[in-house]
Amino acid sequence: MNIKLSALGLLLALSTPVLAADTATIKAEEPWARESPPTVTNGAAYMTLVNTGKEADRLVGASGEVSATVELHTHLMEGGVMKMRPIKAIEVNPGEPAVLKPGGLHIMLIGLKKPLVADQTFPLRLRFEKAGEIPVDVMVRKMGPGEGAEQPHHKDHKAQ
Ligand SMILES: [Cu+2]
Repeated sequence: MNIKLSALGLLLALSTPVLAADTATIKAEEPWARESPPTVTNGAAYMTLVNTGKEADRLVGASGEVSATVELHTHLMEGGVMKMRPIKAIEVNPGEPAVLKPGGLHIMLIGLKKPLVADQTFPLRLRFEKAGEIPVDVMVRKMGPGEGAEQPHHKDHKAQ
């Protein structure tokens, strides 16, 4: 077993099933977001999307009441500066989990209606091209020391 496979196995073992439907071919593992200070009006949600089916699928959108706008974003280097860009879709292929994480792909929450509080959850609906709409509960985690809300940083990205 290679490292990638065993890491995935661990991830699958640790996560609780979000969906009751057996037919769903997409699983959203460990959806989480950083807590947001009261002055910050944007947030981001992260998760690992696993395609347990045989066909390629794509995350084409997300929605929720948590913020005025919900967008799919990625980070790009532009002239040596890390920038966020909206994207139309995130590919989720069988055997290739799509990892949404700080500094990379994320679901951007623009115009938070209230601060994200650690240890609470909020619902989001993910929209897939083939799998349709999948509801998830996003767990809000405490920020580590020195971490900002959705800002590029090059330090340790390990989850606590
Ligand atoms: Cu963003």
